[in-house]
Amino acid sequence: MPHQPSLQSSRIALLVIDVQNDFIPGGELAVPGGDVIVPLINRLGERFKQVIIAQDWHPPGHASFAPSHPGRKPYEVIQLPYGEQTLWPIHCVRDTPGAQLHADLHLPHAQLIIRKGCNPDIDSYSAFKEADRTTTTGLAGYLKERGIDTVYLVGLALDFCVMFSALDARTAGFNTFVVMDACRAIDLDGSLAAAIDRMQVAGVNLIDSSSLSG
Ligand code: VGL
Ligand code: ZN
Repeated sequence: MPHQPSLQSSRIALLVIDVQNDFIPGGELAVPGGDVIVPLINRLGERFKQVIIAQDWHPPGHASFAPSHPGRKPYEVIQLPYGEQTLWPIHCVRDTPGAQLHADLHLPHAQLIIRKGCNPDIDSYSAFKEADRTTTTGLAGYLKERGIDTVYLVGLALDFCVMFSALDARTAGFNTFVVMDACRAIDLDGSLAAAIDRMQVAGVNLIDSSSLSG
């Protein structure tokens, strides 16, 4: 595992993924334990100089919503022009309470909130690249222009948006860490174990917050 410089370094950023009401128990696509990690993310956030927040932000009728496909049910997988798409309950519709960041999330020094999944026809689990694997959100450019070379990811859901963001961060050349105890998973059909495997194979460092120094 690479040496970890101080978290206050301007070359390091914390990426807080999708800590939004719809992914919290009681929400439309609740991730078990999603609320439990919020205080830990707040404490971690204080230790980083650079904090970036990702927000799932879908237009009404989004292609990832099961009701957008007559006869289909949530959690079925369908074929869209860009490949396989898991269908979800309607969630994180832009400008609705479910899409808001969790009220207890406290990251006052975060400088960027990057919204994703805004294209009606394309999903985007990743905060870097949409599911067509071509359209970028601009996040890699933002980080690179600011001299950031190392990212730590936390949030929801570990086996979807955190994993895809971490894989894309790695592909874009960032030293990439996922702070596992500050994430929670949906775990659909073994997706958690598969995600851990994929991240490890890709060279993403999976750590616990207790091993963070600085
Ligand atoms: C997510 C499913 C659909 C996530 C977002 O944040 O992991 N999962 N949209
Ligand atoms: Zn979504």
